[in-house]
Amino acid sequence: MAATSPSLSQHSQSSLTDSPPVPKLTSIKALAAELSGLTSIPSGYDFQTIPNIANDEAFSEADHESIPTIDFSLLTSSNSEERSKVIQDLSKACQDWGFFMVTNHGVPESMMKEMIEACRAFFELPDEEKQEFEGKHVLDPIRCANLYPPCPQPELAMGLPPHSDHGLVTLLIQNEIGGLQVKHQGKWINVNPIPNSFLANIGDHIEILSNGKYKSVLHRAVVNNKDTRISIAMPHGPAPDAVVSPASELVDSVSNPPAYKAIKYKEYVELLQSNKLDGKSALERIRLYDIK
Ligand SMILES: O=C(O)CCC(=O)C(=O)O
Repeated sequence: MAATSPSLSQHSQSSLTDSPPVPKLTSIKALAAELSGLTSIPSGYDFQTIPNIANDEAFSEADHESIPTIDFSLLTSSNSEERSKVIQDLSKACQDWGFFMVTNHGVPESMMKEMIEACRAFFELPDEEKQEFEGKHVLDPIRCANLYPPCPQPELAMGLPPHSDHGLVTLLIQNEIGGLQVKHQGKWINVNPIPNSFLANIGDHIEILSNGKYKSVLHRAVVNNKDTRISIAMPHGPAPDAVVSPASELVDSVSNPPAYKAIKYKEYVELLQSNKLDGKSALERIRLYDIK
């Protein structure tokens, strides 16, 4: 999940090489301080200049289009009809959206708030101290934390460029500030955070395993000019040495041949890390043919 295009999240600091020159900033604190004194953003952060992002404006705020919600407690209900209904809802959410909110999950709200606050405290640390914890690898836990400071020209900047996630499922918690957008039927849809919920999304490896039945979905983070947004994205994948391929039960050589090459999870992550965060380009590299 490392961003390699100009963005304003923690991800972006070491990865601005492909874009017009930007001021050399060594930390998110320095970036936040820099932005707070500005009325416009440095030109290198202007996403209108980045191919693939600039022309992708279709956006919908329609109320009826909102991410499905799954009540986790119903999955263990003693009522079999309730269980069966929520399993069908879950399958539909995965197929139609690739994203769903999870409520009644049993994780204490206080713990989720403490995680967000611990994340905030991390970003406030002096640079030297922060570097002790900073991970270099996509799978290092601290890389899951995102901080988006207020931005003077949010309409021109991008917090995190469009991408899908590696792994099976990502769970995301966020403070009460919105900013995540999900690509749904060709449009960017705002995700309005529901308090005390997790946002779950299908990763590339469920797409591979299900031979494209459940697809990973592009998402991005936009910024605003008022509030700091914090999110923690926790990807869940198989063991690093596990080889992931379309499940044999779901393919047949005549009508539904495997649409993806088999690949070790860690090799896929390396493929991802060695390339720009660019849509679903890693998955494209192992796709054997186009699927609907
Ligand atoms: O901040 C967000 O909501 C998005 C985070 C994300 O997509 C990521 O870390 O890969």
